[in-house]
Amino acid sequence: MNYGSYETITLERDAHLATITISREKALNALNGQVLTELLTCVSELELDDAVRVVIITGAGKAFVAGADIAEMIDLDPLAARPFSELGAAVGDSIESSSKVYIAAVNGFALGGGCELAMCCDFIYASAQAKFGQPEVKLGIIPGFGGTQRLPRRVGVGKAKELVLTGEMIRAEEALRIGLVDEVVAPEELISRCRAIAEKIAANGPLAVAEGKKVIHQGQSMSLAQALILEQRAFGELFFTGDRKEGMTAFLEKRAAVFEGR
Ligand code: CO8
Repeated sequence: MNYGSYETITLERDAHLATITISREKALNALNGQVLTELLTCVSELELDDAVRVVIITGAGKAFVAGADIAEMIDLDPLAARPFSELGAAVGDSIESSSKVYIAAVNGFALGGGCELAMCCDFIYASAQAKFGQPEVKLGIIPGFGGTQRLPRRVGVGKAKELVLTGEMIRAEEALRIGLVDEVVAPEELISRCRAIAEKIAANGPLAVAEGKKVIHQGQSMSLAQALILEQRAFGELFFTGDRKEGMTAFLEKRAAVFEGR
């Protein structure tokens, strides 16, 4: 699998695990058009790599992502602001609809577009030093990368309004308490903890993991009755796969399954 070269992100691959590090340390990894475009390309390339099963996204230095790049946004006119938001949406959609599992390893500030990027991922693990917030109203705008929609779905309407309308930051422990974050870990253990979770997921049948992710995600915007039908179809379809046969055979033979993603 050939990957392009990137200037604002780095990509490392190690067996079934890939790590994307957003690397604009001087601007606290703020998302400009180039970062978003490179993220979109990288996620699309990873999607084609059968070896990769789990992707960790983190930030270089003291920030995860301190938001969209304000220095770039200041010159946007209304006609350009919408496509910028749509580019962010394309990144978010590509992560949410990916067959790979994405873990946000939030090492520091996750503000505005940074908090929104984390919410596109399947899991959010945060360093105890991380801080979260949607400070857009302080700039006279609102979240434009899903924050008004994914945040209330995660933490409820009341807490989402508090964050979006006050623009105040919260600490990782508070983010955990309100359900924005899945786990808080010591800063030095963040990546190893994410890798440990990634390895557990990567050891499972990749087609089953991808279906589980897809059905949970798509089911969120359906009625319960429709979503249950979606689940039943996906359950049935997995019985076409070699992985299903391998998983069940391995169980009965009391050995570890070797899944090939077929
Ligand atoms: N954009 C551009 N540059 C930034 C950003 C940003 N979001 N955040 C920090 N920087 C730059 C600073 O300007 C500074 O640059 P320089 O050294 O050249 O002066 C450098 O990073 C270091 O920042 P600070 O000196 O401010 O560092 P502090 O530790 O004092 O403060 C903070 C850290 C609290 C994170 C502070 O930098 C801050 O408040 N940043 C802005 C946070 C913010 O408002 N984020 C929301 C942006 S709007 C948004 O995200 C909209 C999302 C919709 C996008 C739609 C498509 C994706």
